[in-house]
Amino acid sequence: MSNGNDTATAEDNKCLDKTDTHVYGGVKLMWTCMPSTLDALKTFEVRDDDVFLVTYPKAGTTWLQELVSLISMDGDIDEVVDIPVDARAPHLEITVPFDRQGTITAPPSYLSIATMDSPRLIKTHLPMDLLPRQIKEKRTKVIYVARNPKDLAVSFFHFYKVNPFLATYKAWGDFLTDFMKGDVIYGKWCDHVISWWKERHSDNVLFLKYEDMKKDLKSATEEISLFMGKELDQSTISRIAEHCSFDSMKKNPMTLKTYLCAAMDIDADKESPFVRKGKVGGWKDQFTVAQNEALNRLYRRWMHGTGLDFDFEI
Ligand code: PPS
Repeated sequence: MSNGNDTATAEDNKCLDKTDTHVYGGVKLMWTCMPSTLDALKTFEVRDDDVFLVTYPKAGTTWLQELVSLISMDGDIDEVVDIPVDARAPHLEITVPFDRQGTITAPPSYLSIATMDSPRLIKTHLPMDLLPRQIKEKRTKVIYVARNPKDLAVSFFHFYKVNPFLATYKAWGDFLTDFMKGDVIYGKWCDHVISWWKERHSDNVLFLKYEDMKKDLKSATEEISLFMGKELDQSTISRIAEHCSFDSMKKNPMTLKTYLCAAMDIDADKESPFVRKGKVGGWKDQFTVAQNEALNRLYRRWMHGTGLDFDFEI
């Protein structure tokens, strides 16, 4: 595989296939999260006014990117309407763009993030231990969104199916088994979520749940705005929530990530992996009774003693 990335190391080049993964710090990752990038991110320079949007994959990242970037523009839709959501809040650990063959054509994303104007919004799925150390040291703002593991697993399975850079699972049951073991990209869902749940009382951390955002997006918008130090009036809050509703995002090519889908050869018109069904409780159409019972047992073990719980239907 050709690799035009100046900073790539021999370790990076061990990936021979576009669906290859590697394990870094005990966590499985796509090869586009290169070891050299992950090494560099430990000492990545964080600014006081950065806001990190942190999620496990398929927890509502795109939704959060759209909400936060619009809030940062005081709800001025004209300021965001022509800008792809990943340009407003770029993905820290990835190297993009790539063509379908997996040829790297640009330097890692963190290098361009380093030169972005402040204030920066930065998206990441990395587990807490792999994030830039300065986030903790400087107590930089982090907005974390968590989603119930059943709907998330179904969403993740669809993502694996359509993403040419992830090995396809033939059967949903096989994916679910790997998800429950944490043998999927970005590792164990419970470790990711619980690490941030423990930080929920820190004043630099806002911990949100996808299901609560679904129940009352206006309240979530207001909560995020206040956390970002923005006092927006009620009509602006309503406008942002309306713009970020599922139906509105489903029509918006900038949030559908049509541009990214095209690069990845995903037919976004058929089914966008980023704004797909957007439901709480959709897992019921996918899980068998036995799979549901198995995940319930594991979920009780994962959550035991944490005080954390999720709505599985609303
Ligand atoms: S990714 O690839 O990790 O960035 O994906 P991510 O954006 O985290 O998750 C995609 C899921 O979020 C749903 N989504 C929404 N739900 C409700 N309302 C809005 N506005 C919204 N926007 C995106 C999206 O549909 C994916 O969930 P599923 O269950 O697959 O539909």
